[in-house]
Amino acid sequence: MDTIKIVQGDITQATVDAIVNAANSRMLGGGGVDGAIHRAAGPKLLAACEKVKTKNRVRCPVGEARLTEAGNLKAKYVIHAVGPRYGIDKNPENLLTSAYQNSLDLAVSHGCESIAFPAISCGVYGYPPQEAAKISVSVCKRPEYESLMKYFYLFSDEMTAIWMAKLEHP
Ligand code: AR6
Repeated sequence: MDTIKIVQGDITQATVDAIVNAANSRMLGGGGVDGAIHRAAGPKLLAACEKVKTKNRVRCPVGEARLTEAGNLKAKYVIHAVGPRYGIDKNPENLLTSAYQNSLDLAVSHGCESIAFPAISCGVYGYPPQEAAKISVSVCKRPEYESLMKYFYLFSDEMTAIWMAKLEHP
């Protein structure tokens, strides 16, 4: 069975066990999909983020992920993943790969059956979408994540077409 699906739409409406947020290291909200997720989830999500352990104001280093409750979202969990800032962070491929991998590992270790991803780093962080699509699809295809249903939620026609093409012709 195909365990990767592409959806064009708003990730806050996803009915999955875990919604992945394209967060920043402080994990206290922001613009883009982060802002949309916090608005839809309400203040409980921010309160849950505030409880995450910090080191020098960093809750989640680049390339890592942290799991919290999901407030008013339909999901059980929000997984906050921090992707690289393209052109600023070194080894962006490795960091984007590990942001996806750490998110998937958290979902599996918390017993999730489904997970929804946005295009991490492809907004203000400037990652070229063709490259990001290739990385995200290849990590999601790994056999260790076979038991999870993986959804990519993409906003524009263009981004949706890029992910579709990578899924069909990797
Ligand atoms: N559903 C699905 N995709 C969305 C939604 C939505 N509701 N809203 C935006 N997108 P970005 P990044 C798409 O900038 O590049 C924040 O301020 C959007 O069109 O949200 O990882 C954080 O706090 C784009 O394709 O994330 C960080 O500081 C993709 O989601 C920083 O931005 C990701 O764009 C993270 O930047």
